[in-house]
Amino acid sequence: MKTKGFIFDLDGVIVDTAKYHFLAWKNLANSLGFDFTEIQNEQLKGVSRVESLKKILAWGNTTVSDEKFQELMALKNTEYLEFINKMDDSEILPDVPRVLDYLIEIKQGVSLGSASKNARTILEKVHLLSKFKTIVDGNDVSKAKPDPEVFLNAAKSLNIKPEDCVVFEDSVAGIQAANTAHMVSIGIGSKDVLHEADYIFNDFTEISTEFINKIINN
Ligand code: B16
Ligand code: MG
Repeated sequence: MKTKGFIFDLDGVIVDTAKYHFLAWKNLANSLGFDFTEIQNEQLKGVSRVESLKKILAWGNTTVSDEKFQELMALKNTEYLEFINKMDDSEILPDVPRVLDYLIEIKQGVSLGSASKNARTILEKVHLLSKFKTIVDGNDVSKAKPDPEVFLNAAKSLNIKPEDCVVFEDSVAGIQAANTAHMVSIGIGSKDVLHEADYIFNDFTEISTEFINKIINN
């Protein structure tokens, strides 16, 4: 069997941390005197922390000094980490461990490619850190998705050519990043949103070993 690289996004693919980002951003927005909706939160999926705060302040027609901006970023992250610290294995999305274990069993490269600077902490909390051969996260990249930097770095870290990599992603920007990197893009979520992906599944329960074998041998 060939060896390919399988790169997993974190939020929305392995765990649903978007709900915690939402609560922390909403409290921050409310403290500044405006609201923040779930619809707006959707637009922050896969977007870095800095870019998220810029968007939120713009939605609230608010400008702050650079110093205050840094303070708000830290405040949000402190509250977000309070939620993260309560996470455990029960928050892993359905069948993610089955697919990870199968890929490891058949000796494929497994990497994380996430925009989050908290990726390692989250993987530790849900006891999945040891499943990843390499991790590329928000601490390692300077360009956010849809730029392919995060996935290209993940391919490099696995020592596998980008064309031999497969990306699991829940965000449009992430699918675009994978496509730009000439990787196979697999959307996890709705067909209406992720139509640019090469393949789309609602979740990992729909991803069979036959499908994985087919992707590897293609
Ligand atoms: P942090 P992903 C992304 O994770 C989230 O989808 C996005 O909402 C968040 O702003 C970003 O991580 C940065 O997270 O504040 O923890 O550094 O989907 O790329 O795994
Ligand atoms: Mg995501």
